[in-house]
Amino acid sequence: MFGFSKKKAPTNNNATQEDAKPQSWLGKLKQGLSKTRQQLNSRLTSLFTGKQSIDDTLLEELETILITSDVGLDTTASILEDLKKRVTRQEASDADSLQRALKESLLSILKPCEQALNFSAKPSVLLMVGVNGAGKTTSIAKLAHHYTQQGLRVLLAAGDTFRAGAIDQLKIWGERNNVPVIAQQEGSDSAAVIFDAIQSAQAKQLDLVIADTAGRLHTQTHLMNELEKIKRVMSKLDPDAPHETLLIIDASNGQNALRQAELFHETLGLTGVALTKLDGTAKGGIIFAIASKLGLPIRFIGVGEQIDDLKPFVAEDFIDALFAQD
Ligand SMILES: Nc1nc2c(ncn2[C@@H]2O[C@H](COP(=O)(O)OP(=O)(O)O)[C@@H](O)[C@H]2O)c(=O)[nH]1
Ligand SMILES: [Mg+2]
Repeated sequence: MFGFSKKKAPTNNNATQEDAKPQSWLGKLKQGLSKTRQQLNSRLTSLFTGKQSIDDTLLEELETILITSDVGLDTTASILEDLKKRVTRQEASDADSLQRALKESLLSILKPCEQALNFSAKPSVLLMVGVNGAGKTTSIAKLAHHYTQQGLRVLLAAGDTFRAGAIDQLKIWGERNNVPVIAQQEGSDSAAVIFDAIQSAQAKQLDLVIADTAGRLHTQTHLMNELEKIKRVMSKLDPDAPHETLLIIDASNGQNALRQAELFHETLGLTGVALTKLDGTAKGGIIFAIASKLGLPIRFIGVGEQIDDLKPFVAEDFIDALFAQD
């Protein structure tokens, strides 16, 4: 579950011969997005083939393809409007240029959300929130790895005190990787654990505290209040903390994830999102809805369970992987 073994059998059905050798991030991204690509790109290619201009029928079919790829109604409508303008401006007159115009249109939605997460305060505090199973705890391990590699001294706070399993999960990972973990027993006060962790990081002059929290639904008011309390308590140690409130979104939840994200944002004032599990889902089109409706930075995307399967979001790479030829 949490060992991040170096060699592991592929967990999805997209196994290709490439699995045998270490893959580049772009290779992983491309492979991870293969189901969404099948859903979106192969249908787009056949839609555009042989076309010289966009007419109402083409737009209607394009609309269907985007909506059934979890892009969502509003976002699809704005993509179509934008596309029409681009095609007129560029005088696109063949299948390739139409497809190129669509790629540009999609890129223009994602690009503003490409904002890397950099920390300047010492220690900075990164608070992880999201529903159960979204990938918070495992993403913490991946992020700890990412930032440790960048030379930051990281400390983890086992703020999911609901499940003993979550505390152990972090502790084991921390021990194996030499990253300190501040934890108390199951059932203790999450805000207190995180407060202790920040205090400890301040005393040791560490760079980054990553705080886990229990999964919760945006509809569970008392649990949402608990997150507000966590934020309030940590601000006593540093008025700017948390420096990032990161919502972990399971991309395979598609359009449901968008509503969740909107409500988390309303309550907590998120500063960024990370999309996990883009591998193994055909619902990767949700990223366009998230980008255009939430407008929050997409800090990271995840395409697998290995330690280096979560990386900073780069819009061009995402679009290239989405439109890659199989
Ligand atoms: N395939 C895949 N699985 C993931 C990804 N991110 C997390 N997971 C898996 O999702 C499951 C739940 O993750 P966990 O971090 O425990 O979720 P939490 O409840 O939000 O803390 C674990 O089995 C993870 O390995 C991802 O990007 N791709
Ligand atoms: Mg967890």
